[in-house]
Parts: sequence; structure tokens; C-alpha cells
Amino acid sequence: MSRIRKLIPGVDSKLLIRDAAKVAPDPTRRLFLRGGASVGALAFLTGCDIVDSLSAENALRAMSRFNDRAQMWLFNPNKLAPTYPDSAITRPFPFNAYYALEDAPEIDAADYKLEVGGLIANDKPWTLDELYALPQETQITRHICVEGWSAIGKWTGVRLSEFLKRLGADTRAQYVWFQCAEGYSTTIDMATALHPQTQLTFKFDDQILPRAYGFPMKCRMPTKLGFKNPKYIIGMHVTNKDLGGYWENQGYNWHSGV
Ligand SMILES: Nc1nc2c(c(=O)[nH]1)N[C@H]1C(S)=C(S)[C@@H](COP(=O)(O)O)O[C@H]1N2
Ligand SMILES: [Mo]
Repeated sequence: MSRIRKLIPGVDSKLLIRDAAKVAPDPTRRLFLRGGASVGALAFLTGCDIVDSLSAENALRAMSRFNDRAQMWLFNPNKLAPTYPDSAITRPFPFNAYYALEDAPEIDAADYKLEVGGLIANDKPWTLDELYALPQETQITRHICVEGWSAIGKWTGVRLSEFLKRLGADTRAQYVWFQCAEGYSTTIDMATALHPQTQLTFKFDDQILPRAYGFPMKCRMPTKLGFKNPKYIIGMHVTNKDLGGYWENQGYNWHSGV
């Protein structure tokens, strides 16, 4: 208990667990009560449910009650997220944003420049051709939206850790902040930024990233909820200040339709 109390300042851990257990799926709840309803058990079971069963929605409802720090802990930045075969890819893959698809940014590839700043040595902006020349890899992972759906997709791009290296970023800094073309933004912790599956993504399902999914570039991180995966990225900052984000500033973790 002392561990979670440290992780979530100001939140009563017993209440938190009772609340979470209320919306947890039945076997989870049973194990939970039998096992002394520890936060560790909740984290473990929630993680399993998301990956292994159809109860992802229930687990998500439980998870949505956790604040950022608890999420950081549930999605272990030191572990690899599960990967899937091609046959598991969700088709069509859902589009999601705080607006309709026809209002999504339309970015001209020729004009595009990624602005980089903050605690980095090289702050020269990057063209798309320069970005495309970086070493790339592909992942098939599950995207989990706090609104209660998940989908498996295939994303190709460069590891964010590799890109940060090229920027000469101070990776002892606490955060990376992303700015998106339409005003969206999000901040991620450095451990997540350096995670091997955190990727600056240029392709979806082997095609140049479609407009729906963030052309020309998104940041894919399977260890974080969907809203932490910014699309239409135009700027990136390495910083020790938590600059928040579109949903973060509205207390998004406490708003999930529960
Ligand atoms: N720029 C931008 N990025 C964004 C969003 C957005 O509205 N604008 N929505 C977030 C949310 S809540 C989700 S679930 C995912 C959806 O990504 P998808 O359209 O590839 O499914 O994008 C995330 N990144
Ligand atoms: Mo989302």
C-alpha cells in the first residue's frame, strides 16, 4: 500500500481499489477480494485482461479511474507490449480525434517541417525526406483508447529513442512534449520516450500514414493509452516542465464515459 500511496498523492488507495473493483470484470473482482485486493493485483489483472480477453472494456473502465502516475505504472515502461501477427490487424482501423475526419489536418508533404526544441543540441527543423531516411522498424500492437475500445494496427517508423539521439537530446530530462498541427498536444515521460516500442511513425499497414491516422507523422507508443499517441506532429520539445496536453489539461483520466 505504501508504494501506491507514494505513486498517487492525494488519492486514498483503499477507496481507489474499491472503486476500481466495482467496475472490474467478475473473475478479476473475485481474485481481487480473495487476494486482499491489492493494487498490484489490480495492475496485473488489468494488464492481462486487456491483452487476453474480451473484457478489455471493463478493465479500461477500471483503469480510467487511475491518474497519470498509476497509468505509468500499469503500462510498465520497462516491459515490451505484446505484438500480434498480421492476421490480427483490425480492418478497417478506427479513426479517432476530438473532431470528425473531414476536419482532420491536411498537411502538405513538401512544406512540412518538424520543429524540435528544448533540451537538445541540434535544433534544426527536419524535412519529411530527412525523417524518412532514418532507420525504421515495424510493430503490430494494440492501441487502447480510454473511451473503451481497442484495435490492433501495424505501424512503421523510427524509434523515438534513436531520433532523440540524433537531436543530441538530454535524456535525463523528464518529458517530451508533442505539438500537433490542429492544436492538439500531449506530454510523455522520458521512460516512455526511450521505450523500444515508442516510435515516430511514417506508415500505417505498410502505406504512407493516411491523413486519418496522422499524416505525415504520429508517435506510436503501445505502453500508453491512445490519447498519448499524438498524430499530425509538427513540433517536439524535450523539457523538465510538464507542459500538459489537450486532454490532460481537461483531466482526461477522470473522463471516460464511466
Ligand atoms: N493530433 C491529434 N492526435 C490525437 C488525437 C487528436 O484528436 N488529435 N486523438 C487521440 C486519441 S484519443 C486517440 S484514441 C488516437 C486515435 O488514433 P487513430 O485515429 O489512429 O485510431 O489518436 C490520439 N492522437
Ligand atoms: Mo483515445
